[in-house]
Amino acid sequence: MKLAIVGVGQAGGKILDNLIEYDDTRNTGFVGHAVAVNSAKSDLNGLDRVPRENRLLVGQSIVEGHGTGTDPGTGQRCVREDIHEITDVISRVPASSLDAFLMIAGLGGGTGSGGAPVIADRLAEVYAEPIYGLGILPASDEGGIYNRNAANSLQRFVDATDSVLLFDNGSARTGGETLSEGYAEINDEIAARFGTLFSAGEMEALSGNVAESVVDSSEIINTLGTSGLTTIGYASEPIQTDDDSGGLLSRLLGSDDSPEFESAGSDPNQIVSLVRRAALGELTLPCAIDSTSRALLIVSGPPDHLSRKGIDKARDWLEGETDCREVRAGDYPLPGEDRIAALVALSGVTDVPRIEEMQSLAADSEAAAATRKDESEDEFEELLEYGDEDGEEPA
Ligand SMILES: Nc1nc2c(ncn2[C@@H]2O[C@H](COP(=O)(O)OP(=O)(O)OP(=O)(O)O)[C@@H](O)[C@H]2O)c(=O)[nH]1
Ligand SMILES: [Mg+2]
Repeated sequence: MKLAIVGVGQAGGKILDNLIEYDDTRNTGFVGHAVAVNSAKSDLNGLDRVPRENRLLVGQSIVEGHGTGTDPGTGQRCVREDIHEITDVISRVPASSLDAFLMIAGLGGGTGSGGAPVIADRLAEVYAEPIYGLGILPASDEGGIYNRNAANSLQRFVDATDSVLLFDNGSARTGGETLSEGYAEINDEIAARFGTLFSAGEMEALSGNVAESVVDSSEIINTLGTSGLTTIGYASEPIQTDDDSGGLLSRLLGSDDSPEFESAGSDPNQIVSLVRRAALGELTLPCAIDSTSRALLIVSGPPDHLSRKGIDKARDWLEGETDCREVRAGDYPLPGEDRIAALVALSGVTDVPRIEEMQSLAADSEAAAATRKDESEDEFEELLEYGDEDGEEPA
């Protein structure tokens, strides 16, 4: 599907950069327009792929190009100050050529967390196309402020969009030594997952290969729905090479005594086990999958490895596990790929332990902040009340 993507704040901009790279290297064409919005000048300069003329420094009269320092209220004001310029740049690509808008933001910070819902609200007033959010949740150990920002921002983001797709930084496993190496790896992972989802509906990507049952934009849009949260499961593995049972040899020799012959990688059970792995173990936001309202399954890989039987079987399995009637499924042929991959989008999920944890960390952090405020007010009063105790009047 064709998207106008707006990356807000540091995480939003960097992830947008990675999605453009994913799109460019595969020539898929799902990025119809790319705009980066930030209150920090150095973050915008650090981007590689977002066109210069689409990078917007906002809130200069408020923070002078230095970012908000993790304050969503300031992020909101920075974006509001320049909202007309932002919508002008977004509207440079006509909405008639787009299927939807996507706002990306790290929900734990200030600019993206406070600003992205403001932009989504404004776009919803102007455009009929769906507006989606891609929200990055802080890892739970990032601390009270990040979790509090994310809990508050998520609510606003959900209200302002048709669906918020979530990625939990805490669920990502990385081998990066430093934080920025870690983020680089996580961002590649994010681009692979969401890039697969959004490019699946782009016919350009098929370069002449007609899939048996291609997923199109309307199926993605129907799965994401018009409110709630979406999590993405993804698993891939190298295609199985023919074993020594003579499969390759018999194909080379052109012997065709088995018309039902399927190359080893198209084993229906391989697809089912990949889908199980994607849905049960590798979600961008872990959840109870039986709380899903709508699901979409996309199996990608070389065309001759996309077994219809396997996809049907995997779809039946997913229908049983998610306990929902709306399960869509299709294939996404990628000629030349040496891996087969399963992507599962679960939408309208309601049983999400990480969000409950985030809300309780947010409440603790709010209570602690209130106590600190009371204590410091008391201390300040005591400071001014010097002398009272021994009966002297302050001078
Ligand atoms: N996945 C991922 N998360 C990031 C990245 N950079 C920051 N984050 C996360 O995003 C949150 C902080 O948001 P930022 O995007 O840095 O903040 P901002 O929107 O620039 O807002 P300011 O507070 O004004 O700087 C934290 O929870 C980080 O863990 C990144 O490159 N990738
Ligand atoms: Mg920043």
